Amino acid sequence: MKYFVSIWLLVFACLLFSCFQKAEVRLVRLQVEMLPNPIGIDAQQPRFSWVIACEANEVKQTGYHVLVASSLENLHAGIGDLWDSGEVASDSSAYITYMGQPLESRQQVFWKAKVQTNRGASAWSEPNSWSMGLLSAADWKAQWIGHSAFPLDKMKGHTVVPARYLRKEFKNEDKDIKRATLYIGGLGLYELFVNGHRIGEQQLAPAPTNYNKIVKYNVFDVTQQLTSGDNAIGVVLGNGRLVSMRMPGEPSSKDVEHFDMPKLLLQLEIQYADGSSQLICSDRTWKMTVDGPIQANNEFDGEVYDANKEMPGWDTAGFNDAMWMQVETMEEPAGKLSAQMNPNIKVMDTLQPITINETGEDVYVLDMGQNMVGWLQMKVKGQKDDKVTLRFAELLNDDGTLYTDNLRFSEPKDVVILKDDQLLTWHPTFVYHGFRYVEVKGLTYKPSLSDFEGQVLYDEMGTTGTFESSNDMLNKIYTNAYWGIRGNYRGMPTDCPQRDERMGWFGDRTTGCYGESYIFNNHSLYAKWLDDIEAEQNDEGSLPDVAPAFWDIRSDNMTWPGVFLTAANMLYERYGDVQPMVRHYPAMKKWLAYMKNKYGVDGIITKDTYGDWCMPPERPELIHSQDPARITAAGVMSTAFYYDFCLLMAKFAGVQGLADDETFFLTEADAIKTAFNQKYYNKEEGYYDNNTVTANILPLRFGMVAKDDCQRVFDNILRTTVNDFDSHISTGVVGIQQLMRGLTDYNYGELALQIAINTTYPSWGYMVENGATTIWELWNGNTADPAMNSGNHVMLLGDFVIWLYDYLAGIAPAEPGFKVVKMRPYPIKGLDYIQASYNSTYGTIKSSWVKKNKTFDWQITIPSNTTAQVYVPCSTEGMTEKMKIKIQNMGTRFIGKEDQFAVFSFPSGTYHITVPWEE
Ligand code: RAM
Repeated sequence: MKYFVSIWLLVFACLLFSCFQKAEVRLVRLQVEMLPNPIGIDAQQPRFSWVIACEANEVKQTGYHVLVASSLENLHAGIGDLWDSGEVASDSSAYITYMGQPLESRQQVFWKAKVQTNRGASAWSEPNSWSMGLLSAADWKAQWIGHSAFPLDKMKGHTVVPARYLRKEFKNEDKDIKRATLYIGGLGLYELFVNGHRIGEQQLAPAPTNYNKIVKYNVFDVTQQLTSGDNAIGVVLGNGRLVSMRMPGEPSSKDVEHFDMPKLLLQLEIQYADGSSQLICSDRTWKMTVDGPIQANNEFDGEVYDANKEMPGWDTAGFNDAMWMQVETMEEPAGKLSAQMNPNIKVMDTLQPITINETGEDVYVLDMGQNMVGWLQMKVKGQKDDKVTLRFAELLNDDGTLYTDNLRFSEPKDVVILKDDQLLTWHPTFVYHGFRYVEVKGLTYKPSLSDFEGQVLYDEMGTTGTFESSNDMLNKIYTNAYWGIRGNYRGMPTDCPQRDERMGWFGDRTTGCYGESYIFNNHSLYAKWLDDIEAEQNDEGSLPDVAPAFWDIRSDNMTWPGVFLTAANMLYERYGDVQPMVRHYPAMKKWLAYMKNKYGVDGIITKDTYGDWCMPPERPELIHSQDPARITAAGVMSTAFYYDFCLLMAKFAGVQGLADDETFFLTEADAIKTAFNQKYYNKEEGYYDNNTVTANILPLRFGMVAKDDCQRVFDNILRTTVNDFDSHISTGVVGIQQLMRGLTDYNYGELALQIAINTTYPSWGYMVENGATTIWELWNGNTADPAMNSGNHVMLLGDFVIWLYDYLAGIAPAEPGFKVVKMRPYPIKGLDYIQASYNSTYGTIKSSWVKKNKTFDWQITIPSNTTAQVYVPCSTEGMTEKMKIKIQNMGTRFIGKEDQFAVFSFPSGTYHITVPWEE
């Protein structure tokens, strides 16, 4: 009896425990403006975010409390002297806006948060901090310095400008330092040293901007690097994009904007513990030389480093700079100075070469095994004045030498001149290259592989996604996309990293940016780029095709500048950040009005420039197709895009509560749809215009096709793809943005898979088959005219990455920022398993499925403080009552049936779902 009672007591206790189950709730990943512990924030109302970590399922935040204090002591004592949010009943855990005392320049701020959840409360988080930048122009006491004079012949064509070395000594008082903060605007690029220590891990900083519009400064805490007594600051200035890489003179694809000679703005503020302070500013008292080791640095042409010119101790106190020149004050850049809130570039990865071949006397060619972006670090030995030359290429000729035809007028070459017979470890400072192969010349011995290291450079951002499938080719294409995307992040998204271009081309990213956001946390990069884009809008409203506008190209079309809207929407949908959309809304509206007024004729937008750029041509040597049957009409693309943008604007207006605008854009969209269908739809045949896949897929995916006609339009897409293109891709940059999802929407996911992994032309699989380790610019990149065949261009990815994550794995936002996750996998024929994860604003979402023993076996993880709409695919028997109950018993709610799916609402947690499966 006693035994019986205690069992019941145990059962009762367990039940009680599971109802009120408490689990440890912790706050992790605390961020201010998407950065952990940032210094140099110039948002007056920064926003806080955190992630809730909890082992238990079904975790919901019910309230938060944020404390913001002016000192760590206050914070520890629980005094939010700057802001005490109080207990706020809310489930928001991202972008909580600071509502406290006005924040001042330089202010160091400390904060912590705690939350209430249905699983109990968290403790206060670890303290986090940030500091404000210099908020007003008056805070800057420093002057822009440098030297404007430079022999003019070196400023023609390929500019050759040596790095500027600037130095300043100062006396630090013999007092305890509370904090020493260094603010630096170093244009084009800077490298900073204090007392011989290199400050920070950033490379190629600051982020590139149109210096006539925007200038970024970086901030460092250098308290640890200062000593009492004599101190020295040393700054090396490279050209970056401030000095044009190509001025008029020699032939080049296009001249590049020239702003000025390198210049520095630097302010070191030392606060002593006794309340006093000292200010060290860039001014006329600084000294400078151009006779240091970096004798030339040009992003297109590489760097020349003469070790004989090294100046040991130049960045420490006591160096004799008597021979150095006095700096000049330089003209202040016209651009507005603001704190850089997107991460700098860093060495993010390293690679060892896989082979080394001797291709001539003392000429060696390294194969990095991967088309990569960054530079080569080498350890070399020789005699004084030996010249070691590195040349870079993406491909080899048949004889094993470098193939450089596709680099156009770019001549990537690093040259090092040795100063003695000691081992020198070297990499360039102010240039980067896109390459797989490196030719090494000038060594008198055969180097070994371990003498070299490829250092992969891109913006310091987390890798947020993982994806693996049962198909090796699909995995390889994914890996190529991964390398291509990260290789083209350079403080702006570039088109390519190797030839004489490397520009922030808009159209390459219109849809790709959504896919990229699964793999990388590109939030602040794109937020910055949207500012760059808006800065280039002219008074009439026109947007260019490239931003920052190092090339001035303004062709007024819909498809390219449209990224201004889609990237803002991406930041809203993928990260839940409403700010970019709100900030740029007026400029977007102005642009659309301008386009309509100038190019709108009876509801059709007539202007287009690039067409369905890079669609697969009919002959292998062509760059662009000449066959009218393959070419999609200008008006089809620009009008369909305009329609889609009107819907986006209506959505943006709705989010902001701008009811009149919302109505306007919806009405406009309706009118456009009618005009478009009237002009382009062939009712008899069920296709648009000349029946290209692009002409059909855009209206179909944008929702412009009447319901009853959708299937017919799709059937035409299918027919063209299967019959005319033998189940291969037929679209260029525009059509490919919708193709993979479009086919899958109509139950042709299997065809989409085939299209991707085909090893015959044209396909991503064809690229792989032909040795690609990134994504090519052209479907026929191996046979077309080298004038346009970059081996590392991401624009042809279209919606491929979105399709992998959103469709195949089933990880998509149902509500902005993945607050509600939509998990709808497509277990298409030909794939046995998918394993994917995505580290969202709220934590990691996982989806792994496998088809085995006639079941579809699915493991999912939904982060705390989110819920998910889970679409369980049903094949054979459909969703039986028994299976439904089993899934409901996991704490879920059945919502209904949708196509081939049974839809449930899931709370957060990890779940294992098994349903019968037969194909
Ligand atoms: C090429 C660029 C870019 C593309 C434009 C239209 O030169 O590389 O990728 O967007 O042309």
